[in-house]
Amino acid sequence: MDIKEQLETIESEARKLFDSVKDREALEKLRVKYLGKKGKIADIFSQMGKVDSDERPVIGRKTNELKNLIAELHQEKKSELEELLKARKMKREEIDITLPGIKPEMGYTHPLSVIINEVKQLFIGLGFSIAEGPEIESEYYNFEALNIPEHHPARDLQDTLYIDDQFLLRTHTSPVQIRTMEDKNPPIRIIAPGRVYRSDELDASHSPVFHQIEGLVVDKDISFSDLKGTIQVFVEEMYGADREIRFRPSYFPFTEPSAEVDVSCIVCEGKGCSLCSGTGWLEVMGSGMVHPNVLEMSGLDSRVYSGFAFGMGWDRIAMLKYGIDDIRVLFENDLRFLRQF
Ligand code: 2U9
Repeated sequence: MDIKEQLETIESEARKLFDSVKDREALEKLRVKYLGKKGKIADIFSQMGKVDSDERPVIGRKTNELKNLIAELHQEKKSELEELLKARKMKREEIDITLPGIKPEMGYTHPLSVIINEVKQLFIGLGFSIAEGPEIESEYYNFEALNIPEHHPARDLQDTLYIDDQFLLRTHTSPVQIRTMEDKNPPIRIIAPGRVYRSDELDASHSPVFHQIEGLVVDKDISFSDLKGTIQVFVEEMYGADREIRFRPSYFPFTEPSAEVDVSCIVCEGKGCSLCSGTGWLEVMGSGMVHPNVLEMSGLDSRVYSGFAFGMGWDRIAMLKYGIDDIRVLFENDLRFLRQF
């Protein structure tokens, strides 16, 4: 086959092959086959020595024209394949607006937060403010200022988590009330919700970390009937208006007189069941008139001012209201539990 015929064959074959190629890899192979260093065009140029010298310029021009034509065929096909790929990708990414949406999962309010939000609203409605304080406390604020004597069992290493010989993790939120009395003049009306610590083994009813809500009212002429009225409103709102309430004499170093507050059992309504251990009553909080020593130590004249205080287990309220029988679920953040709120 002379060189002109070779050029014609290459052209018609290349047109067919470039036309039918379907993917980028095959296209690249074709480019190498025709335009590569050892490709068909290079082969023609290598034969140029054998061509008559008067024909050489014509053949040279024709070979260059064929080379440019094949380069064009390659470029056209390349763009065509790229467009095709783009279109396929677009098709894959197409959004079908008729499909049902994927609903993002909402967060849940932790049961302890549900309770505290309710309690806060209730006390804010009664004119109280919310007070907070540090969880690491000194012995003075946690015990001494609360009239808890040096050898009281609560101060024992077995009950309290000490950080060193001076600081500890607060065992109740009462230091918040002491700090408030030091900083502000009466009238004082606060609740102090917060995390507290005791040296307890973790089991279904004990946790070394738990929560309390305490309250304090100090003013001139505050009496035990103010305490009873406030607690009555709280218990009726939290546990239901038809609950019966009783105040049982008790003892706390920081209040005198002191009383524990029971409500008629929310399950058996007083008949006796396993929740109330057959007594018909549930103990829900402790309370009392602030001990004069406590007022004096915080700089308040106990002949002018009096006050009442109360304290309750925040976790216990959640457990009673939601029928939770294991305190640990309140701290584990298991979604199967949290999803229920
Ligand atoms: C000041 C003065 C008095 C807070 C009080 C209780 C009674 C009480 C416990 C109930 C169960 C805590 O969660 S619990 O373990 N609390 O019984 N707390 S009176 O008395 C105070 C606090 C601060 C300055």
